Parts: sequence; structure tokens; C-alpha cells
Amino acid sequence: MDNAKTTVDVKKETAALLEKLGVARAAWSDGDMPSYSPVSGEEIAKLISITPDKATAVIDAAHEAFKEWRVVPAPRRGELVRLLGEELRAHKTDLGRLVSIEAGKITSEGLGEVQEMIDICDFAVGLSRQLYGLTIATERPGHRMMETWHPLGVVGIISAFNFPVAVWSWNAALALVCGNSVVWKPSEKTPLTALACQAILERAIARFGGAPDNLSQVLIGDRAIGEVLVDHPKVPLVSATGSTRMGKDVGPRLAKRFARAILELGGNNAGIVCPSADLDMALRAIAFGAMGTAGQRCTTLRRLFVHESVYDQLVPRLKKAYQSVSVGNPLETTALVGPLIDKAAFDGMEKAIAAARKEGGVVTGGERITEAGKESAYYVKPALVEMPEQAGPVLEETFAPILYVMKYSDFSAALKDHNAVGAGLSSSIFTLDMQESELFLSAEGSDCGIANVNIGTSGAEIGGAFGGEKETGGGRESGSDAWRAYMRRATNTINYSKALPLAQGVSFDI
Ligand code: UN1
Repeated sequence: MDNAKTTVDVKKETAALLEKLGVARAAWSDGDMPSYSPVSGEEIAKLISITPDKATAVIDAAHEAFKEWRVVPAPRRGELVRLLGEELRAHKTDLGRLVSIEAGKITSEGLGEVQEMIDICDFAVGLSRQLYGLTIATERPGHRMMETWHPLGVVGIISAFNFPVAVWSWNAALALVCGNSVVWKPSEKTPLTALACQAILERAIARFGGAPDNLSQVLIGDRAIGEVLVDHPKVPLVSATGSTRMGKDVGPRLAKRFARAILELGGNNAGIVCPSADLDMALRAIAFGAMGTAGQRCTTLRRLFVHESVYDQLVPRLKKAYQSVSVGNPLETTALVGPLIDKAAFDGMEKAIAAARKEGGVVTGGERITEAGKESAYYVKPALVEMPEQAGPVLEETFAPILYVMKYSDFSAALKDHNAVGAGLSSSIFTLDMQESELFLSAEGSDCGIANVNIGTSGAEIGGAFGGEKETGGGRESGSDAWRAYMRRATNTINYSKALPLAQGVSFDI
């Protein structure tokens, strides 16, 4: 491991950051819910978990806030989000560092996540003056038809550990400009960054002046608290990020009470490297996509199909990159790969690698790196596994840095394999051949919500709608017109004539 010597006192630094970010000590110093840093494996805080009854009351209060907020003009609501963006700019370094402590991200990725929050705030501010509805031609004389977009209600947000702050902001920034209130249930693995975001937003609210109380709240707790949010009748939309297994529970529960769902579930993202690919570029994109964030993005590159004509040029270089990549403590080193979130993640990785070996996989990397005194931190060398075919664990998402590499000879067979998994989040092709790239992007090409050419699967910008198909859940959040999911549409027909013509020529004379 890089620079194994540890000098940072993680617990102390966490306390100092929380204080700087404005989180009250009482909220994290002596509660019932421990929180750990994957960097050292040590306990860094004890939060106070909420009871289901209190969580219900929080949601009721958010509903009251919604009733006030929905009549504030949208551009004025945008002003609050503008202030949130300002506060995030001012606290970028500290919040990014807290993300590194709590989620184990390397410095540039921790900062990058906060930048993503700033970007969505900017986007949402612009959007606050652009919540457009259509004017529609009507078949009746003296009539006008239009659609209006109204605020929806309390928006529930359930987020995962791997993007502990950005995912909240994608949802919260849009929900707030759309006139909704927000209740957030963060991952139990990253509750401190949630408290920090709440403190930052509260500062923006104080500067804004006049926002209703309880406009945005955080529920610290376990799965049962998430269930309260999912089942509460006053929550018309829940945006949930996590595993496909979680989505299979949340989706039907919401459907049962006709609430909306934005589901952002698993990914088993693939890339295809074609004969004409720029291999230097592909190498860098693959390395970041597969090893970045220690393989713990939902957009992480997990499967790679390489054409037989370039396999022997690309794969040995890739293996070299796997052998030499720096793995280490993100708080003290410039290593490119930080720790896995916890032991369960490491166990999952080991299990998948063993299963891949059984299917004939040849493994480079994958070993655990331990440091004396830090036995509960899980650092691993990313694993590259050459597979004879797409089988066994290759078909599943394992939330760890494992890249399965397969050789192909026929493009259409590779495309078929590409689409032959449950998830449908992100995908990419490396080619300079226009026919291949267009086919990949076409209706019979990649079946994912994100399809890229000559860049990797991860690291999407906020301007596009983010999400995927099939077992990824079908939700879209962040940019483009994703805002529409956070509002309700009304179609209005206005008669300014003196007659009452009925549509479709129907007559009904009384
Ligand atoms: C996730 O991994 O849950 O596209 C979200 C990306 C990031 C977001 C990932 N902008 O990789």
C-alpha cells in the first residue's frame, strides 16, 4: 500500500470537519447508531436514529411545508437553490474531505462529487425559470388548450453510500425548484455526510429568509425508517438509489399506493473495444471506468468485450495498469484506488472471483492489502479476470473492482452478449468506425439508459438524464427533462367563446 504510515487521526478530523460544516455535536457524538470510516475501519461517530413514529411526524411536517412552498414562485424557489450552490462552493473542500472519510473516495473524486452538487444547483436555478408547459392546438373554435406543471408534494429520497451527497442533490435541487419539500433517508453507511448537507442547506435557508420550516429533513435510521418513507401516504414520489434487490421491494410497495418511483438500481455495465479503437484512449477510459471509486459506482465498467485483432495489444497493457495502480489511504496519499466500503463488500468480491475461477477465469490482482492496526479496513488490488465466455458471476453486479474481459470476433455476437444481462444502466463502445458506433447507439444497439462512444461508462455529467433500463429500474434523474417526474401535469382547456362545442363532434342538446 502507498505510504502506509498513517498520521491522520480520522476520528479527530471527522469531528473538526463536522464542526466546520455546522453539524451540532449532539447529533453524532453519543447516539445509538455507530458510523465507521472505511479508510481506517474505525468508528468515527455515534448518531441518533429516529423511531418510526417520529419519522412519520417528520413526513407530516414536510407535507405542511410543501403546502406553503408550492405557492412560492418558481424563480424565487430557484433563489434558495442558488444559495445552496453558493454554500456548497464555500464548503467544497470540507465536504469533499468528509466524503473521503465516510465513503473512502480519493480526494479528486470526493471533490468531484461536491462539484456535481454545485453543477446540479446551477442547472436547477436555470430550470426554475423554465418549467415550461405546452400550448396545444385545440379542435374547438374559441378554445385554448395548455398544460401546466404543478408541485407534487413531499419527495422521498433514499440514497446509497457510494454517492452519499451528489445523489441527494440531484433530487433535492430539482424537487425544491419544482415546489416540493424533501425527506431524505441516507445510507446507514454514510449518515454523517447527510447531516453535513442538511446543515449546509439550513444555512442557505436562513440566508434565503421566509422558507417554511421543515422544507428539507433527514431521517437517520435503518431499513425500517426507509419503509416508513416508502409507505407514507403523503409521499407521492420516492427516488431510491441502491441494489436491484432493494428496488424489487420498494417498487411494488410504491405501486400499491399509486405513488411514483424513480428507481436507480444496479448496473452491470459493459464496453466493447473494436478493431479500429484508439487503444491509448480506450486504456485510460477503461482504467478509470473499472478501477475508479474502487469499482463502487453504479456506472463502473464491469464487463469488457475486446476484438480478437486488438486483444493481445490491449489486454497485456491493461493487466500492467492493474498491477501497478496505486491503492491506498485517500486521506494521506495520492493513490488512485481507495478502500472498499466494508467487509461485506470484500467478501462479495472474493466470492465473485472464486466463482469466476470455477468458470475458467484467469485472475490478475484481487488481493487484499492489510496494514497493521487497520485490520478492519478493506483495501484491495482491483481484479482483472480474463473469461472464456460470459457466464457465472459475469452476469451479476458485484459492487467491487472486478473487470471481466472477454474476446470477441463477431460484432453482432458481442452486442448480443453486451445486452444479455439483467441491468441496463451504462455502456460504451471504443471505435473509429462510424457504422459500428451508430449501430451501437441505434434501436438495435445498446439497451442501456446511457450509451457512450469513446469514453467510459462512468462519470456522467449532470446535464443529461441519468438512469437505466431493465433491472436498473427505469428512473431518470438529474438533467434534461428529468424534472417532470417531480411535478404533476394538468391539461387545461379554456373556452373563451359563447358556445359549448363538444369534442369529437358529439352533440348533447338539452
Ligand atoms: C452512482 O454510481 O450511483 O456517472 C452514480 C457517474 C456519476 C454518478 C454515479 N456521475 O458515474
